[in-house]
Amino acid sequence: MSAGRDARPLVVAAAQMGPIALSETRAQCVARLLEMLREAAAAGCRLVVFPELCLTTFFPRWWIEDEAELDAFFETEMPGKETRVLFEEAARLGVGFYLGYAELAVEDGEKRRYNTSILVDPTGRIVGRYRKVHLPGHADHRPARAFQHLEKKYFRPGNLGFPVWRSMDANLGMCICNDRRWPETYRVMALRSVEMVLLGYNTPNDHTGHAEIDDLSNFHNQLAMQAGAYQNATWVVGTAKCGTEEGSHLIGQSMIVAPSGEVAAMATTLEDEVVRARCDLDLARIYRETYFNFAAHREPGQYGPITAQKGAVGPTGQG
Ligand code: CDT
Repeated sequence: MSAGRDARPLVVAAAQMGPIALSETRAQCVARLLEMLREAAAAGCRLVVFPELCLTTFFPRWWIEDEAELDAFFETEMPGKETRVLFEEAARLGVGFYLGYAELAVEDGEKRRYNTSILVDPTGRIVGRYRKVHLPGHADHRPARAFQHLEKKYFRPGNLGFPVWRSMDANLGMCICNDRRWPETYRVMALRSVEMVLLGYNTPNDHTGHAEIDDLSNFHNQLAMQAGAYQNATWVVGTAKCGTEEGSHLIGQSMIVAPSGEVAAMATTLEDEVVRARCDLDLARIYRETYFNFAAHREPGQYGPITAQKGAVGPTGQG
């Protein structure tokens, strides 16, 4: 998947994680991340994408009332004392990375929680921060469910928009898990000339209460990322945390998708696994100069409801 002799390659890895047990410490998680970082660097990767909330188990599956218990899943600083080694090793290896974690921030004198990712460049410097915009699940207690999905209780919607950063000679954007299902996520970044969208996810296939949806979890995972990549002329690197985690089953299928919509590489296990691809960033340009030449073909004057409305309204025309 190359645009030809002018190819502008970025070798990237999706560093998938198998399950993280509740008892697993930050240091143990970071040790797993370090091992994959080194494997990716040895395979020539310049950028490694780790999963969403990859320093702890996926705690939003549980109703937690005790504030100290909840706080224990959050980072108050980044890098912190357990994560600093990851930054140092990445800088030593000359590899950038995306890392998803639970962020506890103090804003306007108030404690606020976000589902966050950072982009770290090959010198170990944080160049970008993203806070998950689309929070799935519910905020109320649903004890009848084997697993709840309490992102709406534990996190605020992200307040940083969808920035695109110039780093590693590429236009890089970030989103997190459920964001990948929403076309607006990719389109806002595409309007900022993104060439590669980095994202981590934790996707249970036993959470919706509808078998007909859960059974299609893998298909929808591929569909969302392939459509997002193609319709927005961008590479997409999606990295799962997967396998059976505290009894909940999380899908894998970490993948690297080209601007053509083709899957360039995909994980084959539900364990820690490094998936690598050599991505020609010029492919994004080629699709943007043809089918998806936005300046030539978009008609934003017709798209008003996209930003004016939140929910759907009834039909506006007469039959
Ligand atoms: N982490 C995350 O956003 N997961 C959701 C599953 C929600 S099931 C209620 C996802 O879209 O994959």
